[in-house]
Amino acid sequence: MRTDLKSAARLLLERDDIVILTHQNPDGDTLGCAFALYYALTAHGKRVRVENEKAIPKKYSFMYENYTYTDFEPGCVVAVDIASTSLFGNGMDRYIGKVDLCIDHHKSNTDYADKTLLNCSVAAACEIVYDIILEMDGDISNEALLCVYTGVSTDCGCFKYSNTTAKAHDIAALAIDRHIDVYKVNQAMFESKSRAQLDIERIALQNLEFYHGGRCAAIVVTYELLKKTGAEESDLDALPAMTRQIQGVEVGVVIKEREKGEFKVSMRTGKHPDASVICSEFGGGGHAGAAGCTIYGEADDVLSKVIETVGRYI
Ligand SMILES: [Mn+2]
Repeated sequence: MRTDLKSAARLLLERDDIVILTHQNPDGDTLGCAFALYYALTAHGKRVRVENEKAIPKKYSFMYENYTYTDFEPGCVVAVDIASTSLFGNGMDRYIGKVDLCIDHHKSNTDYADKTLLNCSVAAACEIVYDIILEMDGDISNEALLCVYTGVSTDCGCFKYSNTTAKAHDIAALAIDRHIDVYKVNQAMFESKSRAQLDIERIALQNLEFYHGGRCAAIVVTYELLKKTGAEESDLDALPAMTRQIQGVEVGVVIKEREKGEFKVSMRTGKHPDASVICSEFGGGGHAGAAGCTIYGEADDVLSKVIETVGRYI
């Protein structure tokens, strides 16, 4: 069932022992939502914890410096920036069918939660969380605002992508007004990379191939390659955007083997075609310009299936 901002805020204020779920291979938006809510709700004296399939990448550590993990039986489960239960990740099945509230901005949201607060016109789910916190408290702490800023800036490519809203800029303006160190966030998110990230990008770009007369660019990163370079999964996060930046490319694809035989496909498109429609053919989804899906099989088969499907849309 769909819900509105006021009801979502009321639900969070009424409940205690809140578990917040973030999506697999977590990004700035899902983590920004989770930790902003964590800071806002713990200020109300509630017990809150954030859960993810795997450890959270260190580059986001500035968001959870003041976070303490607490063990308790969930009294309320909240999913943030998660379009479908297939994105909970391995070992998180125990929460399927148990999500009380989902806060999301993906038009492909499958309505898996008891109540869903969905707004597809925002750049980041963090914009919705920002509104919820203002609804609850009439204000937002600097700690929570830093998290919201991180989600907003990462989901709109540091205010460069076509999804950037005026509100995204308003949130950035408030953060700067409050003397929050947004430069530190921007540097960590957009202006620095580890040697492992550079190494895997260098090798991955050598594997880049063009299809459909140069209108599609695709990179396959195998499990062996990930292991060999010692790269973390998140070290590949900048690659999909890089494929789309190439002149003439309408669809950029990165196919990453997360586990043996499990391929996560990340797709980026320009104005056309709609990446979420293409990915929905494989049970995935996302946004018009950025979407994904998971396909099981052999690398060559997965690649040819994706390229053939892309060909029907360009
Ligand atoms: Mn998002």
